[in-house]
Amino acid sequence: MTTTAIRGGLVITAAEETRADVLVEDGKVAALAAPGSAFAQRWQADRTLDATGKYVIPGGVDAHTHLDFPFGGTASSDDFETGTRAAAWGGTTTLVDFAVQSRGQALREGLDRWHAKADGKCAIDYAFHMILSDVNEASLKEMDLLVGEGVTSFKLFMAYPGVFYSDDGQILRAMQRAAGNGGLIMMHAENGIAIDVLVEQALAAGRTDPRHHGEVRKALLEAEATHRAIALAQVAGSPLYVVHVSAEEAVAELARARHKDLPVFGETCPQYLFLSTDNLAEPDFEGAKYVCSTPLRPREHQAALWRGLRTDDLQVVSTDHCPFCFSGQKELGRGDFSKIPNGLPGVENRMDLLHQAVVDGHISRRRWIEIACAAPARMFGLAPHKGTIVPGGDADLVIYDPHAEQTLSAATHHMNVDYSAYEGKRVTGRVETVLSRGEVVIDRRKFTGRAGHGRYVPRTTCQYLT
Ligand code: DUC
Ligand code: ZN
Ligand code: ZN
Ligand code: ZN
Repeated sequence: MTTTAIRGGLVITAAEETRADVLVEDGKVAALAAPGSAFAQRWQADRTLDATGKYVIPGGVDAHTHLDFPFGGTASSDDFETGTRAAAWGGTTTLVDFAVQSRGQALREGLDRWHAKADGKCAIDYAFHMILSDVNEASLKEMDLLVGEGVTSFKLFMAYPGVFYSDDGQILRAMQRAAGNGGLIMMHAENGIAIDVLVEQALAAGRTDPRHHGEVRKALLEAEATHRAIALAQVAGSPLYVVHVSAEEAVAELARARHKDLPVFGETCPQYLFLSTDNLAEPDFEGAKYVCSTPLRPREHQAALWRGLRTDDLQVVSTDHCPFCFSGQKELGRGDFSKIPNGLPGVENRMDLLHQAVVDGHISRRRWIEIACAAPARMFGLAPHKGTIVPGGDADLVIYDPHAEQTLSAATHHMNVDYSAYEGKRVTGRVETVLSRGEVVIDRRKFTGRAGHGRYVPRTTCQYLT
């Protein structure tokens, strides 16, 4: 049984900020003790980590990643080894990735395939959501089994006709099933049928550049789908979690539903908070680096997202990490923006960018920890082991230096992708040391973890509902 003492830091959770020594035993937090107290002094630590002048925070929980994800004729460039290692570098100690049911496949086949991709490769702990792309009698029944074994959330798509898309009838059926089995429906809310018409018209008119990706995927079509998803969930009596919310009008739909006391939740991502259509318009096809769906919006939308995070109309910030290299992958869409693989890298940058939001005055320190750690853990049934610092909880801990300055860059990041969406951005604050279940996986800016340390974590159902 290894014991560790992290001494002298400011411990920040979603609930409080206290000066405390964090005492770790056998991979769990054993106690928080007043620094210098007799209890803290008596603690026989095999290893002492000095956190003086630093924060001690829970490891981040990124509830939305796509590692080794086949999409747009290629696959995302981070696999479970490189992606989880980059997550650790960025202070994230748990991620929830999306296993995919392909058309004509059983959920089980998709889930087994994702277990095989991840098994033995991960540097940090991980769990799975399930993407449903074939809602039928058999897959509806399988949902119950998956909930029972810890895959308690299911993503449906109102976008991507012919690939992941479900129609309103299929969505309603899946929601009814979730209402019965305790699962949480996650929605990609964009009207994909209408968007595909606009894509075809744009291409026919010669509007082929990356910026047109943003123009055809209209905010109004995100808001319409969000409204429709909320209505379907209300009819089914199921909770709803809307992923990657980017439009002000969609935030308004979530707020309206929440003010009616409906169990409706929302997630946004760093790219919508820090980037905009200005990036999509970058010349020489560089805009392709910023093609994701939902798309980046005009800068004016950001204020509504920050407000939603403050008012709790949005609960979670996850990354939708889905990296594709510019060279050879994003380039598949030269001359046709609809062929650019959708997705941005970011799993390593989330904790730092959200700390920068604290520095910039958008959110408080505790809200930083809430939206990045505690809320995603509770939303997806990982609390109290993950997302907080509590005796008995997993010792997933980060020593964070709030004063260090860094410049985000592909030259220094650890994600397996040839560009950074935040190239050249200066941020204040940096991850110094990371523990995953008591093991030091980043030691003062050196990777000391290993592929295979990370374990699969079965989840309980959404803890916002109990
Ligand atoms: N959006 C993305 O940008 N990438 C992966 C899937 C999705 O919905
Ligand atoms: Zn999506
Ligand atoms: Zn509100
Ligand atoms: Zn996604």
